[in-house]
Amino acid sequence: MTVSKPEILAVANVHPLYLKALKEVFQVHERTHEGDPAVFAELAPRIVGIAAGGESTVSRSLLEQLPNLKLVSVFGVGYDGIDAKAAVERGVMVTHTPGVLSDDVADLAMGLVLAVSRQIVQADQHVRRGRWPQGPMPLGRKVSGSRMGIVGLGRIGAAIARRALAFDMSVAYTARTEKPGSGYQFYPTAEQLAAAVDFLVVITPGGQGTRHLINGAVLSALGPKGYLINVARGSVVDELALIEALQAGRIAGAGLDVFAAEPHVPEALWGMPNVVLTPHMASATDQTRRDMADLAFANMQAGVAGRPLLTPVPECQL
Ligand code: NAP
Ligand code: 8YV
Repeated sequence: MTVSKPEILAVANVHPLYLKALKEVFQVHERTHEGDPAVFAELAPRIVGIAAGGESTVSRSLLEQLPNLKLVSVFGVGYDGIDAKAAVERGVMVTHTPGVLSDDVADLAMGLVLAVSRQIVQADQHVRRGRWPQGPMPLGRKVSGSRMGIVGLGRIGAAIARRALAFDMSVAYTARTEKPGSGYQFYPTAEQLAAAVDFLVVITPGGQGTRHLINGAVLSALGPKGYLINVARGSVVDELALIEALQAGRIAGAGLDVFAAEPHVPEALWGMPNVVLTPHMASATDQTRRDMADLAFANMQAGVAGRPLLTPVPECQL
């Protein structure tokens, strides 16, 4: 007798390691919701889990089509594209992968700090294009001993702060709530923080609560010697205001891992020598992607079996 596997829907091109683990235990329907509505309607009542990525969208309307859905397991810590409120209303749990990627994201944030201020990408081109014999690179900006401002002192923000301290930087931050035990200077707004630092690193969740938190006024406060680093979500920064500030020299430069309309990056940014662009890869190391896949898979198994979840999102914690 063949035992049928529980059926799940992958709403995105989920990471191959996560997909491989899922396929051993579940029947995985890959992006079937984007295809023939009649085929999906026939399948929908059998779907018990959704596998998603950190940038995936799971809307209220999709949730409403899945009467027997138990959980959405996100491969990533950010879940701003998942309608968690609608999920909770329907008794559907949402899980994510906090903690296991904090070191990598903090490492890349520091990498962008160094890359923009020390012109590492430009310097590489200087050598490769044979320009060194014609003269030296323009001078860079010293990082050690400078002032770091962190927008969002959560798991990753705290990991960035620890790295900044190793560079003898002062650390200040803003968040929704002050962290009196942290020992770092708190500023109630991003604008006040920006005015007090050399590097403004953004690492909040995305979504409506943080949309355009970094606007033209914040960038003006950061000033012509200040650098913006965004490893959070593209929505947190007003991208047009950022481009204007860079074009006008109102900030010194930017290091960006995330963008408003990924994978599309405004062409205005491509040619700017004081900007370093990476393709949303802050957690993209072999080790961390394995840990994320293990955790996302373990959550899916637990949720489908009705066992306690390992890492539910705050909205789903009792
Ligand atoms: P976390 O522990 O929940 O920390 C989030 C921090 O943001 C908290 O300190 C929170 O303040 C603060 N915050 C939330 N809303 C805010 C607002 N309106 N104004 C100011 N601060 C606000 O999350 P995490 O694990 O550090 O991850 C943070 C985010 O990083 C994720 O949600 C994701 O979007 C992004 N991320 C990006 C990548 C990448 O590949 N680039 C990888 C991983 C994560 P309170 O402490 O006061 O609540
Ligand atoms: C991943 C992320 O690139 O964890 C997050 O919130 O943005 C990144 O770690 C993403 O989740 C992969 O889908």
